[in-house]
Amino acid sequence: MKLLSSALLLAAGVLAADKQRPSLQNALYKNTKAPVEARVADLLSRMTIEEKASQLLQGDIRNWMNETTGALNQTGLEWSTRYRGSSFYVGVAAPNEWIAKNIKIAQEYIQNKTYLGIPAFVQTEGLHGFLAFNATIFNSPIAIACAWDPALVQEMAAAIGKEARAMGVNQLFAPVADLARELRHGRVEEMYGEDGYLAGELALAYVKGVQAAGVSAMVKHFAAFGAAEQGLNTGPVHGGERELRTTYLPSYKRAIIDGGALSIMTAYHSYDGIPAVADAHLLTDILRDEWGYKYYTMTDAGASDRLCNDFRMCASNPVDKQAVVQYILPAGGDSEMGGGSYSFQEIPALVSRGKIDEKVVDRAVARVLRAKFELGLFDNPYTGLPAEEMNKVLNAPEHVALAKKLDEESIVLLENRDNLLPLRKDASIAVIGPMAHGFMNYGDYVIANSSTRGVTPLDGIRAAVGSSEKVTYAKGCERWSTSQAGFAEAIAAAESADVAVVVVGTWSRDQNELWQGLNATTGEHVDVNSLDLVGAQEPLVRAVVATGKPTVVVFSSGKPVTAPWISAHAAALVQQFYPSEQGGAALASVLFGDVNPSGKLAVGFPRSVGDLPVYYDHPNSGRPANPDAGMAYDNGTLVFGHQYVLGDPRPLYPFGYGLSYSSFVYSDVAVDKKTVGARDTVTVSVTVRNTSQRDGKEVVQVYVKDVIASVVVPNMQLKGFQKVLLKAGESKRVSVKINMQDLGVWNARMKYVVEPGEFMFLVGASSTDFRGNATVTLK
Ligand SMILES: *[C@@H]1O[C@H](CO)[C@@H](O)[C@H](O)[C@H]1NC(C)=O
Ligand SMILES: *[C@@H]1O[C@H](CO)[C@@H](O)[C@H](O)[C@H]1NC(C)=O
Ligand SMILES: *[C@@H]1O[C@H](CO)[C@@H](O)[C@H](O)[C@H]1NC(C)=O
Ligand SMILES: *[C@@H]1O[C@H](CO)[C@@H](O)[C@H](O)[C@H]1NC(C)=O
Ligand SMILES: *[C@@H]1O[C@H](CO)[C@@H](O)[C@H](O)[C@H]1NC(C)=O
Ligand SMILES: *[C@@H]1O[C@H](CO)[C@@H](O)[C@H](O)[C@H]1NC(C)=O
Ligand SMILES: *[C@@H]1O[C@H](CO)[C@@H](O)[C@H](O)[C@H]1NC(C)=O
Ligand SMILES: *[C@@H]1O[C@H](CO)[C@@H](O)[C@H](O)[C@H]1NC(C)=O
Ligand SMILES: CC(=O)N[C@H]1CO[C@H](CO)[C@@H](O)[C@@H]1O
Repeated sequence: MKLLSSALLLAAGVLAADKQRPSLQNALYKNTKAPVEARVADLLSRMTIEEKASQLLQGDIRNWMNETTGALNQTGLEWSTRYRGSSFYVGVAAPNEWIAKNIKIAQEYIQNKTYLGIPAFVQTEGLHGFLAFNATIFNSPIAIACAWDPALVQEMAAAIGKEARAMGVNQLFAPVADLARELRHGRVEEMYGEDGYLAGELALAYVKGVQAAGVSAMVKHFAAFGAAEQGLNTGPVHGGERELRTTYLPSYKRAIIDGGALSIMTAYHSYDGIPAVADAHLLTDILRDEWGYKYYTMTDAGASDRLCNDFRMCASNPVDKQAVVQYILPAGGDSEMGGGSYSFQEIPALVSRGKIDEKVVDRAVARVLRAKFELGLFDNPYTGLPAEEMNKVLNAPEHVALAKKLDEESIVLLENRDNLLPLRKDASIAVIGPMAHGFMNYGDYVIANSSTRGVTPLDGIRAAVGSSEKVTYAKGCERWSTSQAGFAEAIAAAESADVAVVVVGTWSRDQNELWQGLNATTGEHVDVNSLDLVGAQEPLVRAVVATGKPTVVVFSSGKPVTAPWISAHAAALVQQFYPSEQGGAALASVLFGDVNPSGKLAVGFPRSVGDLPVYYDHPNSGRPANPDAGMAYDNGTLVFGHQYVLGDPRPLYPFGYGLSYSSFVYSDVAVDKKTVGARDTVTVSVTVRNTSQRDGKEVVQVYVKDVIASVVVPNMQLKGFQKVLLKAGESKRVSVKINMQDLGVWNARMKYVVEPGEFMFLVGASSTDFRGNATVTLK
């Protein structure tokens, strides 16, 4: 009875032309027990070319939901479903109830009123929180990476997935597996640091967490995005195939293949002259033929148009849409995001004119459908909860607690002279600086107006000491201004306190403000040619330090700041990359020692922008171990060197660096075998002892040197790490397993080979602080 009535409903709703089509009552693709491949083939065999093209185009909820009133436009819904039915984007600044309701309406419309009933991917952003009002905001990826804790990232992604699913969203544009190897680029904050191994482990953890919550990850930006010429967003990336394979691809592969990610976003840039959106070598030879990837890729917003408008590979104005499709689809790019000309609408015309083989279209559609079946969309198209329940999931107390914990684990202690930190809670404290209060200094990819919601450093410090009289606040200067008009107040505050905490750094903008073009110093399309503090911020720090009061400087930023004077003169220096909504509380935990800092830098800090790049894994023959460094002293004295004449090419704070309130002693580095085969696993172990009076966490890092290789390889590479908690006085044997198979090189014939010879395992507390080593010989 029930079956019959829904079949009738369906028949009543479908388009007139569809009434002539065969009944789908016993269609194999509708059988939830049939194998995915059989369901894909069956469904594909029933689709018209128009329906296929629609599965390769992204729609947008604004096609049927009025953003300012929430009103439904039924015509818009029908149109969007018919022509852009693959997915729809919902990352708009509208009330959650409207969005949830309009997602539900769309998925139900698709089920009730379209002949095939192919549910849509519902998409938004999720880099460090589900992009919706009231959703939990975690700290930015560059911060998260400094926690060196994949398990926490997996928990975070599960929480983000749960919040998204509660609103009916089933696909997130995350994680980012790009590497932060060009620090001028505005999007450094969106990445898990400079190293492919660390970034790969964290991107993998994200995929596992979010997909276990029933939400598809879309790994981006495939591939080698982030190291653009001049640091300018979307600019060309230079490199050859060996660098691509050695340095850039591993983090994507870890997330995509080992994580089983259901989708991939291709990148905006060109690599060695080939745009990533239409790179057959990357998207077909490597991704499909070598890696065996079965799901689909989508272009980034507006990226397909760049083939004509920017890369000049086809006529622009108007964009030659047919050429765009002919570049992308045969190369292995499967679907097109909005934000441009929607060239993929030309697919039916191209097929009917014989300009594109329908088999190429089928291949792309099958990949999209496979991902939809695999996620369970056909069996459960709408996952949203009623408003009341949804509101309990968004910003649930356990998600907020997790945001605080992750933030605490991410904070990096850079300097701590005379053990000024941790601070006593009964001290009187002057909190100073434009990033200390008044707004939340979030990274990009947060919803409109987010900066009004969260715990600022001042709030966090006040709450921690439990009394507001002992804590004074002076802004000192505006972040965007050179005016020193507020300095007198800041100096007076410092002079009348026991200690000053000055919070300065960079700033980004929320999704609405960013694209309005408001001033910022980091974020998507906000690139810099200097990493120095902007405006009056460094003079403010100098003025406070000059009072003679012990001064704790906190960098609240989305990328490394270059301020060697501050490093040398602040009593303590703390790096908090863009925070979570609990940022001020997390900072206070560390400042007062309720939490012992355990973050380690995921990105090296140069002394000056001219030193870039300063990543630790430079190829052999790069940066000398003991350069003849020069120096221009503050007092005017010049000391001439040669690398550089007046500078030092080594990072001021290297990758993996970070202090603790505890001290750790490493001993007895050993390997479980001295002679190995290419398929062996080596266990590297070390004893780490906490020699302090405080419990603390240490990130034990294992780097590998391929002592003699047949080509130029990185001087060393991180291949394993473990974060361990050691109680005061406790000692633990820490073991890290490394597969010899992962220590290969791309040889002169571009074959991956694990070459015989010696491999040295360096164990230590950063990429320059080794506490022991052991060598194995591969026969
Ligand atoms: C949304 O509704 C408002 C008020 O009716 C109207 O002025 C506006 O044009 C609508 N927006 C769109 C995109 O239709
Ligand atoms: C509804 O959508 C249709 C199709 O996109 C569009 O032509 C029409 O202007 C929209 N109506 C309103 C009121 O927004
Ligand atoms: C966010 O939560 C607050 C308080 O719980 C509520 O008043 C507000 O309506 C929510 N905002 C949205 C956009 O759902
Ligand atoms: C779809 O059908 C279900 C019942 O089968 C009904 O409850 C729902 O309102 C319908 N939705 C739309 C948008 O037609
Ligand atoms: C942001 O907040 C301002 C001030 O409360 C308000 O006028 C504006 O509509 C909000 N913007 C969005 C997109 O919600
Ligand atoms: C920067 O943007 C803010 C708004 O967020 C504005 O008040 C301020 O005047 C701007 N400053 C400059 C120098 O552009
Ligand atoms: C300037 O400072 C440097 C480093 O502290 C010191 O070696 C040098 O003597 C100083 N020069 C003068 C003129 O004070
Ligand atoms: C490896 O350990 C030996 C002995 O402890 C030490 O002399 C050597 O400098 C270490 N090598 C490196 C590269 O750290
Ligand atoms: C060997 C060593 O330094 N041990 C120290 C470990 O930490 C405890 C404090 O819990 C000290 O008492 C020990 O001296």
